[in-house]
Amino acid sequence: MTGNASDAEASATVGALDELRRAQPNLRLLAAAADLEHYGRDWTRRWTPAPLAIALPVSNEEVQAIARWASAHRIAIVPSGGRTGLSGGAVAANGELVVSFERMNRVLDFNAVDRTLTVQPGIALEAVHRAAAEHGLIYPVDFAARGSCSIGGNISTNAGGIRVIRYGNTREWIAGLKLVTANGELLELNRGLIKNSSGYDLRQLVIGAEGTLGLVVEATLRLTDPPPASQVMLFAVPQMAALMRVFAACRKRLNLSAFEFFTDRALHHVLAHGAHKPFDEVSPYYVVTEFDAADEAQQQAALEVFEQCLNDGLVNDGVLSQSDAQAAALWRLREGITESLAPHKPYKNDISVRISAVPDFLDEMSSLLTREYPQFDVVWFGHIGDGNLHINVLKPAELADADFVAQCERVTKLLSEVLARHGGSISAEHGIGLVKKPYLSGTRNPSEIELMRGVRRVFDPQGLMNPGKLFD
Ligand code: 2HG
Ligand code: ZN
Repeated sequence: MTGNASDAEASATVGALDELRRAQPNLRLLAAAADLEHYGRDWTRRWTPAPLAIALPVSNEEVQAIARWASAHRIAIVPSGGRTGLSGGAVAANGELVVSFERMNRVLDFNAVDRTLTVQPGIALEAVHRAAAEHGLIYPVDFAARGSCSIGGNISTNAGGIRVIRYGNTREWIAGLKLVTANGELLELNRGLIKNSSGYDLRQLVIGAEGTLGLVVEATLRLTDPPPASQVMLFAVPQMAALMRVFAACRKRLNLSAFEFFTDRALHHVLAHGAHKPFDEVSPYYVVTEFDAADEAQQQAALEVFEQCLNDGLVNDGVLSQSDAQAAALWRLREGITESLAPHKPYKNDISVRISAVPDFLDEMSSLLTREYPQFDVVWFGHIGDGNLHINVLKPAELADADFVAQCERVTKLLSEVLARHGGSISAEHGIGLVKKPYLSGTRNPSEIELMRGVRRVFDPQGLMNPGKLFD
């Protein structure tokens, strides 16, 4: 019986796809096995991709037609950008239609007076940086995946990155959005306005919604002036307890644009991946910080901060960049970490607490991880100046994937309890997706989750927009 029912469903779905082909003859649709595999997964690599097909629209009208068709046939949609996500938000493993924005990747407009850039969602972050630079401006959100992630994905996760300490998250830089809703309507949210006190800000609701409220088809991004010349400093830090004291010392004297940390285990992997060793001695912790250094006074202040930290025993050693090439080499030690760990199939945590809670949280977290992961290589790094830590647990080669994930999930449950006690979040910047779903209730209370469910139902009564992601 079940077999017959699902056969009937499958043939109805194939029929529906034919109908879409006939109705939209110019819409590119892919259904070859290699394409289903390629577009059905993201960087998590945990789920077996199994989408129905891949649509590659080129216009808002095509996206609207897809949404109307999906709604009529009750077919789920998974929006897809660069698929660099680390929480499974772009995974299509259940016969969904993947809507890839790969071909909607253009800059549509630059407005010099408003200082905005209007782009399609499939444009890579790096291409946005280049487009802003052509006009002598910057789009300040930045992180290592800049070359392959897309703005649509950045918006859907409210991406953070390495400049949050100065510029904030993606949310701060979105002046307006166009959204195709589940029933195929095109909404213009906030229309690039700076001031708009006219009720609920639906634009902000869509940012970070992981594609559950509709399909972002256009974004108007705010741009700003480039920062003054900067320098990068790397510190070797002898103790965990010194990290936030170094942060306080830097923040007091310098105008910071980044404050990141990593451990000796992270350095080990990034060096094995081709980076250059910064110091002769190994330290348990390292900090990379970038700050304005446009004049001698600012450069002198950096040296004084370093000397002060050295005298106070907060750092053991330091390097100050003297050229762009040196700055890039120092940044590589931090930005190369994710890539260097990828071959070890890491289980990832992306957590945050308030900056003031970092020292106590770090203490508790480190005892938990030492106790629970005695046998695993555990690598910490991240945006400690924002209270955001990345923990990557590396899979021992001999351990089966499922056993490894099960062990890490058990510890993540404990970690989410520690986070709840410290008022933190189970996802700082990667999103909830599929990976963090079981822990959402540690970060959001039941009434909040119920409200989120209600909002989702209003936008998408049939539950077709990225179903199974964020919450069920
Ligand atoms: C970073 O900060 C990214 O480099 C990736 O958010 C973090 O790989 C990770 O866990
Ligand atoms: Zn990060």
